[in-house]
Amino acid sequence: MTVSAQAVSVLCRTPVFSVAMQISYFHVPVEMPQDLRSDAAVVIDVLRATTTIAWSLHNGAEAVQAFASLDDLRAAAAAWPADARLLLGERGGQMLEGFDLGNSPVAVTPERVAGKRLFMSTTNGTRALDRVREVPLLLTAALPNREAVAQRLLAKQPSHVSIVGSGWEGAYSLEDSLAAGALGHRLLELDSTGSSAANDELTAAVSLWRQWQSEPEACLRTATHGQRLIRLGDHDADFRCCAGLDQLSVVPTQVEPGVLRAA
Ligand code: 3SL
Repeated sequence: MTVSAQAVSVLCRTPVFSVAMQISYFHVPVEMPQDLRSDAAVVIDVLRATTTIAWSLHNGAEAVQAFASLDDLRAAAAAWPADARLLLGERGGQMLEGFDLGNSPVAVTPERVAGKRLFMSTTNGTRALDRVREVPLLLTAALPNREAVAQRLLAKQPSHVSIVGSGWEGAYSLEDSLAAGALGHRLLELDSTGSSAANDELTAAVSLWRQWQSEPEACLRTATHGQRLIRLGDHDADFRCCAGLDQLSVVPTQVEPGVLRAA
């Protein structure tokens, strides 16, 4: 079940006082300067990890624990009660052998995930999360929870937020930039006097969003990773889900290293 965009906005709204938030966007984690002191980071992997994380937590998962390494995932999962865990993930878009679920946001139904800890590893998204796990406030965003994340950032008032795309194996990805632009656009719209773009990548991403905002699903299908998913088989439901804007009020938040909850 989704809630209306208007309801998401009302549910998440917090009065905005004096925010002077600098917003940067990095296409991939390695582009983040080592000495950059961000007090908040938002990781994006539109196709499909951060969309799946948002839907999992919305549908009642106890937490999502993200791993860059499959060996680390298997060791941590083995220490968790079997009836309270699910292994979820992919490599190259394909579900992993011995796992319970792949990385489809439409598969994480309440019936499957409610009350469960999801041990998750994906090609790019969970690696991106791992790279920024030291940032004090770490959130994940996708198009369905874009408004909720924007409202949360304005409520928390970080002085500098890094939006970090996951990309594909170190390279730029169109769909992450689309969602970074959607988030940046909304932050600048909500707080036009206080927040500002701190790099050209953010300004370019906002322009990208302006170009595609009336047809985000077409943008996801045009992206090279969208094309890869199409080649792998029917992903129509995933595309629809990943392109759905402002449907969820959930804000996945790191509560301990690698562990995200709907905090
Ligand atoms: O790269 C990732 O982390 C995944 O989200 C890719 S996929 O869409 O599941 O193939």
